[in-house]
Amino acid sequence: MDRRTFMQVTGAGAAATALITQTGCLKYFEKGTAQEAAPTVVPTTCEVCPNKCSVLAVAEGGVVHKLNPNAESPRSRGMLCARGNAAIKQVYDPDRIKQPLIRAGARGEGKWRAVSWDEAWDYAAKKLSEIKSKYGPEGTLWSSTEGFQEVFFKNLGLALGSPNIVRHPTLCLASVNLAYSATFGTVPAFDMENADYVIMSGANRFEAIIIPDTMDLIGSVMLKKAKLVYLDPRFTVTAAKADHWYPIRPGTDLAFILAMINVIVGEGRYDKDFVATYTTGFDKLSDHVRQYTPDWAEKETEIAARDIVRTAREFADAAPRAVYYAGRRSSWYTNDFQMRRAQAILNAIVGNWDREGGMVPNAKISMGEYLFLPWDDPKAGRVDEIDKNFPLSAKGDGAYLKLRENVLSGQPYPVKGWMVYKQDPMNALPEQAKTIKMLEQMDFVGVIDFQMSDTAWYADVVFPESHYLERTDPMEMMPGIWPAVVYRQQVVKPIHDTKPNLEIIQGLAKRLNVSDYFDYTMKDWVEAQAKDVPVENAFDYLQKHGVVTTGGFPKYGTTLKPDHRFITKSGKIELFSDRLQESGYDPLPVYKPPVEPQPGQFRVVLGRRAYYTHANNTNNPWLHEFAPENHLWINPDPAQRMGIQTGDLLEVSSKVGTVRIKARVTDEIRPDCVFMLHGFGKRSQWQKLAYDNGASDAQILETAWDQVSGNAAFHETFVNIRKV
Ligand SMILES: Nc1nc2c(c(=O)[nH]1)N[C@H]1C(S)=C(S)[C@@H](COP(=O)(O)OP(=O)(O)OC[C@H]3O[C@@H](n4cnc5c(=O)[nH]c(N)nc54)[C@H](O)[C@@H]3O)O[C@H]1N2
Ligand SMILES: Nc1nc2c(c(=O)[nH]1)N[C@H]1C(S)=C(S)[C@@H](COP(=O)(O)OP(=O)(O)OC[C@H]3O[C@@H](n4cnc5c(=O)[nH]c(N)nc54)[C@H](O)[C@@H]3O)O[C@H]1N2
Ligand code: SF4
Ligand SMILES: [Mo]
Repeated sequence: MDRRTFMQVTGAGAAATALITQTGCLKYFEKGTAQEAAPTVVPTTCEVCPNKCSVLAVAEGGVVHKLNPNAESPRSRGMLCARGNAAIKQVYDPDRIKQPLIRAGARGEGKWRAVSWDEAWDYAAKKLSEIKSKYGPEGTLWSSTEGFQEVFFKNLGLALGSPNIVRHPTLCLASVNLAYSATFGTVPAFDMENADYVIMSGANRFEAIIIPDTMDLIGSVMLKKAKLVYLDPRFTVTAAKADHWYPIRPGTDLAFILAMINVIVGEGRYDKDFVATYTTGFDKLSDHVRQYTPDWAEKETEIAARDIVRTAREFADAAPRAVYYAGRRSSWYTNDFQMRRAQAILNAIVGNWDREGGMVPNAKISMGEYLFLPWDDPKAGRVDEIDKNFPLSAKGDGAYLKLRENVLSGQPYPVKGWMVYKQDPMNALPEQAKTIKMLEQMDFVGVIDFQMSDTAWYADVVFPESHYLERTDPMEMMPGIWPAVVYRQQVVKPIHDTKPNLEIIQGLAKRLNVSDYFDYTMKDWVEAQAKDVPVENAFDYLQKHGVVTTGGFPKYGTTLKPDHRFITKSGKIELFSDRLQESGYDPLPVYKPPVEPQPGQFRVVLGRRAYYTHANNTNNPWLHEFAPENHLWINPDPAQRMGIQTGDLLEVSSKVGTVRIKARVTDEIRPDCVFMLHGFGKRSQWQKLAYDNGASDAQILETAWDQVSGNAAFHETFVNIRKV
C-alpha cells in the first residue's frame, strides 16, 4: 500500500469522516471475518499497544500486504487503528535489528558487531553468571512491559533466583488499580456502551484508545447522545466530543470529586439501600466530606460551584447508568491513589456497581495452563524494598522509580546486570539522565527488542526478537465486559536472523543451567492453554479464527446478593478503609493542594495522540505523516507575553534537564501548562525519523511518585521556557 492509500484508509484522507480523522480509527472493514477469508489470510492479534485487537493479516509470497480488522472479536470488533495498520512498516523497516549485536564502542556510541546467536547467548550468559556469582541472583534485574511472551522473560529471572522483576504498571496504572482494589476488592470494567452519563478526568478515550471502551463511547456518546463531562487542562478530541469540557486546574480533580460527594450525600441523592447493604464506613464518609463544599472546590479547581452542583445532581439522577470512568494511565500526581479512590467511592455511593450502564466486575472465560517445573522462592528481598515502602501494592510488578533510586545508591545491595524485554526505560522513565547513569553503572545490559530503541542503544548485547507478524505467541485471556481468548500466530517467516522470545530465553537458560524450567515448545504451551477454552476443538478453532468468545455477556448483577463477600477486609465495599489506616495512609481521601508553579513557570502534562504508541512507533514512516515532529503546546496568553509564535524554537528547562523544541501556540491548553507528545528526541540513530527530532519529555520530567502505590507521578514537573 502506498502512503496515499494508507492515509485514506486510516482516516487521515480528506474523504474520511470527522470522527475517523480525529481518532485515527479504521472502521470500514466491518464485514471481514476469518471464515470468509482467503487462504492467505491469517487471523492473529495486534501487538502495537496493550489492546490486542484481532487482526486478519493478508500475506502473499511471504510478504504481508495488508492488515484488516477481525470483526469476530467482541472487543476490537471491526476496528484496527492507524498504529495497528502501520505495523507492516515495522516489519520492512530497513533499520530494524537484523541479527544479534554486541557493543563494539562505548555505551551509547552506536558501534556494534554483528554476531551469531551462539556468540550473543554465550557472551550474555557469561556476564550474567559472573554477576550471579559475585552479587547473588538478586544482582540481576529483569524489566519488561506486558506482551504475550513476557512470561518467559520473567520466568528466566525467577528461575535464576532473582526477586528483581519490575514491570510497567508503576509507570502506568498501578494507582488506579490499587484504589479500586482497596475499595471493591477488584478492578472493574465500565459499561460505556450502556451508560447515560459519563464523567472522565483526563481519560482521553478518543485518542488514547482503549478497547472496547473507545468504540463503546462512539456508540453511547456520539450516537445515543449519552452525556459526557470531561475534565482536562487540554482540549483533546475527547473534550471536543463532550457536552461539557472543564479545563480543570491541574492536580485538583480530588477537590471536584469530594465536592460531588458532598452534594450527593448532603442532598440525600445517594443509593440508600445499596449503601446500607453493600458498603461500610458511610457515616465516616458523610462527616468527612462536609468540609468539601462546592464553593471551596471552585477555588481549587477553577470549575464554577454551580457546575459542580449540577454535575453531582445529574450524575446521581442518572445512576446506576452513570460512571465516573477510572481512566488508565494514572501516573499523574503524588496523591494519585487518593484521587482514584475518591472516584471509586463516588461510584459506590450512587449504586452503579454491577449494573447495566455502570461498573461491572471483569468477566473471564476459562483457559488452560502449561505446568512447568516450579522454582524455589528467591532468597533475597526486592531491591525496591516494596514491602516496606509500598506495603499495599502489587508486589510482583515492583515499584520502578524507587527501584531505580535504590539501584543507583547500591542499597540495600548492588544490582549489576539488567535485562530488558519489550520496554524502553530510557523513554518510559522520567529523568533520563538517571536512567543513563543506571545503565552506565551496570556490568551488563541485555535488551530484547525488534528495533533499536534508545535503551538498546546503551546495551551490551541486543537480541533481535521477530516482529509479531513473524511469530507465534501464547494465547491470552482478555478479561472484561466481553472476555475473549486471543491468539497470535505467525503470518510470515522472519525476514532477518531474528527469533521469538521463547527461543531467545531458552538459549540463555541453557547456558545459565536452568533449562529444566523451559523444557517445552510454544506448541506444548498453546495446546495446554487451548485445552480449557470453552469451544470445541479449541486449538483448531483459534488457528482458524484467532479469537474465541462465548455467549452470555455482558453479565450484570452476579455480585448483587446481600451475602456477597467482596475481597476486602470487611467483605464489603470499603468507603472507609481500616487497611489503609493500619498501613499509615488516610482511610478516607484527604485533599492536599497541588504544588504551584513559580511565576513564569509552567507545569508539564503528558498524554497520547491517536497515531503513536508511547515511544514505540515514532519512527514509522506512515505514522510520521500524521505528526512528523513534536511541539510544545503553549497557550496564546503567555506566548504573547513572551513573544513566542508557532514554529519558534524554545529552550525548555526543568530541575533535571533542558530540551529544545518548537512552539505550537494554541488555546487548546491552559495558560499554566505546557504539553508535548512522547517518543521524539531519540538518541538511537537507527530510528532515523525520531532521532534528534523534536524533544524527549523523559529528559525534563522529574522523579516523583504516588505515596501509596509507588506509581510514577509524571505531572509534577515545572519548566522555564526561553525563546532561543
Ligand atoms: N515520558 C513519558 N513516560 C511514560 C509515558 C508517557 O506518556 N510519557 N507513559 C507511561 C505508560 S502509560 C506506559 S504503559 C509506559 C510504556 O513504556 P514502554 O513499555 O517502554 O513503551 P514503548 O515505548 O511502547 O516501548 C516498548 C519497547 O518495546 C519494543 N517492542 C514493541 N513490540 C515488541 C515485541 O513484540 N517484542 C519486543 N521484544 N519488543 C517490542 C518497542 O520497539 C519499544 O522499544 O511508559 C510510561 N512512561
Ligand atoms: N493512541 C494511543 N492509545 C493508547 C496508548 C498510546 O500510546 N497511544 N497507550 C495505551 C496505554 S498504555 C495507556 S496507559 C492509555 C492512557 O490513556 P489515558 O489514561 O487516557 O492517558 P493519557 O492519554 O496519557 O491522557 C491523560 C490526559 O490527562 C490530562 N491531564 C493532565 N493532568 C490532569 C489533571 O490534573 N486533571 C485532569 N482531569 N486531566 C489531566 C492530560 O492533558 C491528558 O490529556 O492509553 C492506551 N491507548
Ligand atoms: S488499538 Fe491499535 S495499536 Fe492497539 S492493539 Fe488495537 S489496532 Fe493495535
Ligand atoms: Mo500505559
